[in-house]
Amino acid sequence: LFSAQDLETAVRKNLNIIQLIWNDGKYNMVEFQEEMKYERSSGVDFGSVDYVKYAEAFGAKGMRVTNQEELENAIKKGYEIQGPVVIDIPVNYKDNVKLSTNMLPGAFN
Ligand SMILES: Cc1ncc(C[n+]2csc(CCOP(=O)(O)OP(=O)(O)O)c2C)c(N)n1
Ligand SMILES: [Mg+2]
Repeated sequence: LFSAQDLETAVRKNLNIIQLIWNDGKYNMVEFQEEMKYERSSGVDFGSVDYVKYAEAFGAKGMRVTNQEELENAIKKGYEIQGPVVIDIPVNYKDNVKLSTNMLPGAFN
């Protein structure tokens, strides 16, 4: 949603771009930093957004996948489509916080 303006540009210029939406229904990166810093999170939940309709509203192609095989097929199809493609992918980020342990001390302060 942060880049909706760029989807308009991509449609207008008919650019061959595949945008992957890792959809967890949350501001996940914000959530885990809040939990690390304040031991709770706030204001990070989204309602459901239909990203296929979102893509179509801009004149782009929208697809939704639910497993790895569908994702591979959608990406292959996306390469064949002229103009931008948006693919909505449900993702479980429960292990994301572990990523932060590999980062420099203070990276999230
Ligand atoms: C226009 C804008 N507003 C706010 C931010 C700050 N920000 C960085 S990441 C993030 C959350 C992103 O959530 P999402 O797109 O769902 O990605 P996730 O972390 O869940 O993978 C926010 C609010 C930003 N980068 N750009
Ligand atoms: Mg998210």
